Amino acid sequence: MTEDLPILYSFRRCPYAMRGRMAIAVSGTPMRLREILLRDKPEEMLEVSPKGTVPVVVIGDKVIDESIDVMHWALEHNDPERWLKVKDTDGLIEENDGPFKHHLDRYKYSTRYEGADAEEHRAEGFKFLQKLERQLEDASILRDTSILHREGGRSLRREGRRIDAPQDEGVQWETGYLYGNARSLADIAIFPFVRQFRIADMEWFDSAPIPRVQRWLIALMESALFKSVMKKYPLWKDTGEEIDFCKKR
Ligand SMILES: N[C@@H](CCC(=O)N[C@@H](CS)C(=O)NCC(=O)O)C(=O)O
Repeated sequence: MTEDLPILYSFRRCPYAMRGRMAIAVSGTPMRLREILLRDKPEEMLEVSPKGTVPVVVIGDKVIDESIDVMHWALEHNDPERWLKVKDTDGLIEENDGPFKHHLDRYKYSTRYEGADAEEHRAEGFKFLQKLERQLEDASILRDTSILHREGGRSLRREGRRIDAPQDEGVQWETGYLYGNARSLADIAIFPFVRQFRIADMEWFDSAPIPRVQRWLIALMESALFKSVMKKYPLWKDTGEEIDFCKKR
């Protein structure tokens, strides 16, 4: 373990931390991961980031404590899958982090919010999932170059979005991604929250009329990348053990 490597405070089940870890992992940036519990945060973390949320990255005197900034920081160092090249032109990440997260919390944890009606919030959250379904449909149209040529104006609007093949050997399904047929920043930033939405009632989610979103989610959950960042680690507070996250290749 090299003492001067950046530190990553993380909590395995937090969707914000998941997307941060995935960006760090794909970028191949070596870090010292400190696994925490939200109900028992280490003083060392609160000292550098008093707002007390994960993920937090500490590089010398510099602290990054917003997950999107963590993703950008990692990918600006190294972005082998060119996630940053694909712009989220439809503002999906913002909608995910704002209204969708609002409804997700009130659907999944309705008892924690006074007066929250879980079904109403599920219906509101579903509107975002339907939007993702349309987005995935659009992206699959993009994959079919003959349709792309036929569609004239639309293909211009879509210009610049990449259509590379997925690189993750864990993906076994022919699936589309939000902005083409390779995963990019938006897919990785959003899917951990859709995964949580599914966990609230899997039977309901799996039978909802959003087949593309269902396939997209499974492909991302089954990816080698996601599996690699979901390993269970001992708590840093208990053991003092920092995890050698993302060893140099
Ligand atoms: N805007 C922050 C949100 C991070 C966040 O809210 N993380 C949750 C865990 S999923 C957290 O740390 N909550 C603090 C707590 O529950 O005490 C980000 O994107 O990093």
